[in-house]
Amino acid sequence: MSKKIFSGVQPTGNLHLGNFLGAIKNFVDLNKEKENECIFCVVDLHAITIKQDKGQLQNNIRETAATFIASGIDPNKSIIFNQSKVQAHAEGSWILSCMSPMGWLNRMTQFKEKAGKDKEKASVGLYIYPILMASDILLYDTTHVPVGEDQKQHLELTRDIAQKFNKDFNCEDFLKVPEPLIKKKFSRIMSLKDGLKKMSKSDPSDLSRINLTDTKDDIINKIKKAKTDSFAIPSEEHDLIDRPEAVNLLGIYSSISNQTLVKTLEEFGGKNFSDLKKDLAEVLTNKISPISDEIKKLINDKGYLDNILKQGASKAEEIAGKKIREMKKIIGF
Ligand code: AQP
Repeated sequence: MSKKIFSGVQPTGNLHLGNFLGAIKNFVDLNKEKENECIFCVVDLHAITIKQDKGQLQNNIRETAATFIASGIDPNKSIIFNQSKVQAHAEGSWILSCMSPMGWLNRMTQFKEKAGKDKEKASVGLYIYPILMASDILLYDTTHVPVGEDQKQHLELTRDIAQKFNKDFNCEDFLKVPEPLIKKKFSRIMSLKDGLKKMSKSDPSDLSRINLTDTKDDIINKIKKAKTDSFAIPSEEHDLIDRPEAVNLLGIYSSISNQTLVKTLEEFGGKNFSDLKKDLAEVLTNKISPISDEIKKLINDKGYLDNILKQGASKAEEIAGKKIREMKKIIGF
């Protein structure tokens, strides 16, 4: 059955292995399935919920588009564009904000994590970020949303918002209720320095993540320095309880090698972390280095990237523009 796919990545720099294994790798697979209609968005409106440098933002928008293409997304088959070029996203976000109860937003754990202790100083945009995300998804009649595990709660909110809109305005099935596509295993890649913390772009330590633009030497060095524990690698999954760093490294190895954790434990059970790290660095460099080389090549071709984004925005505008006009009619505008 054909799927309508929508997902986004923020152009906030330092795209990393977590973004790749949790989201972009799935985008590539979905893009390969002939019958799917895929839209991959550089969500620059989401990026400004936290202060961005103007010049850097522009580079990051191109770099995110370059990462999609370098990872294997075919821009002739999928729509690639940046969110701020299609007005319907912001307009839809406002409409949906007006019918979303604050109580629903107050439950969002990502806001709590990102706002930190000083919630009063966080932007209102950061607070309503999940509603903009709902608007992004719902404007395209999306059936499936591939994301990392950290976005599960936001997707549940999107489903609730769609259902509430349909009920409030008595327009059954107008907003399609999308399904999340979250991998059952290895859908949350953790920091290389702390197995309990998500690998993230904004972690001040560059050693905490593998960036998709890292060189071979960077990758080898970061894996060498990755935190482990003092026990040998077990052969059984249940012996990994309370060993988050071991779980993370074995999970990364399994995910990048497209194999189960059981198979990885068969390979490394009884061995030391130095053995795992050596092989992990190798599989990572084999996978990431060609992507990294391609990103660096594409990023120099600004004209090519800008053209892809422009064409993508024009196709996206056609779909989202039609939906927002229908939405406004339903409301009574
Ligand atoms: N560590 C992760 N493991 C698995 N998936 C992840 N994703 C992000 N981090 C991990 C998934 O990547 C997609 C794009 O994410 P994003 O860039 O839009 O925003 P984010 O989730 O806020 O990314 P970061 O790295 O955590 O950024 P900062 O540091 O700014 O907060 C999403 O599908 C996400 O699930």
